[in-house]
Amino acid sequence: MEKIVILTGAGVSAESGLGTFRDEGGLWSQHRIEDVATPEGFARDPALVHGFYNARRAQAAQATPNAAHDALARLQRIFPGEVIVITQNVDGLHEAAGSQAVMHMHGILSGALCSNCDHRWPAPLEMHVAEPCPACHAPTARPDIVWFGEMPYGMDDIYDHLSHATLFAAIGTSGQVYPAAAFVHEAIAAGAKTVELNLEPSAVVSNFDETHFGPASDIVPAWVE
Ligand code: BJW
Repeated sequence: MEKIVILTGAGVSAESGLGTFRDEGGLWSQHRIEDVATPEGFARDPALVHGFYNARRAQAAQATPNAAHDALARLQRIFPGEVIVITQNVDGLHEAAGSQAVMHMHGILSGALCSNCDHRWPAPLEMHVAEPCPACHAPTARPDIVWFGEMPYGMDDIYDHLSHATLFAAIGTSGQVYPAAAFVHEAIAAGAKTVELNLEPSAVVSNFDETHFGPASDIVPAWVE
């Protein structure tokens, strides 16, 4: 059976009005990674980190899927084989477009995580992450986001999917953050064809058999058709 494994990044949501990280004017030009996207930063100043993510949650609540999210959801519906969507994005827009069983390897803005007992629970985007933890009752709620130095979610399942992929597509990701940037190597080892769709060549573009460059809302629907 044909099995398409798709990895998406911030570029897929750029045209929904959500800023990317490393493009000009992106989130990492406005905030220090060490302060807002590491467990050490959260331990130093939880209020700063909650503030950063509450602003992101408010933005995500206003965002709607674009033609790239729609095309990937359509691909999942019409493709006779299997289509797995692994996203680094935390905005939930793939599900909003109708994609099924999306793997959120870097967590989700609409979730909270207890830094005391690791319990995870839903946290509506419109509200701030509430304390205390519903399981252990400690005042230790944090955004359910995978920060630098932490293990992304679902890695065993992701590597299993990659090892059976017949086609691997990386869409809207700069190829600068690991382990996601190395998924293409796993797919190649499995004998998959590899395709990059991005605004500009990523840091790992030389690994791809086929490339399409342009805005995701143009190139993804064209690739799916
Ligand atoms: C468009 C477009 C349009 C624009 N249309 N396209 C040294 C060497 C190697 C690795 C390491 C190292 N030192 C440390 C590490 C590990 C570290 C890492 O990778 N660091 C690098 C920076 C060097 N990684 C980790 O710590 C990860 N954990 C880990 O490795 O655990 C150990 C492990 C070992 C082995 C196996 C498994 C695990 C955790 C990484 C957590 C990343 N977290 C973040 C923030 C949280 C989420 C949030 O707040 O939203 O996740 S960082 C940020 O980067 C975010 C993203 O998901 C992630 C990837 O970014 P993405 O999506 O690629 O966005 P951009 O902005 O980089 O690129 C956008 C792209 O879109 C560009 O290419 C544009 O051209 C394009 N684009 N507009 C189409 N309209």
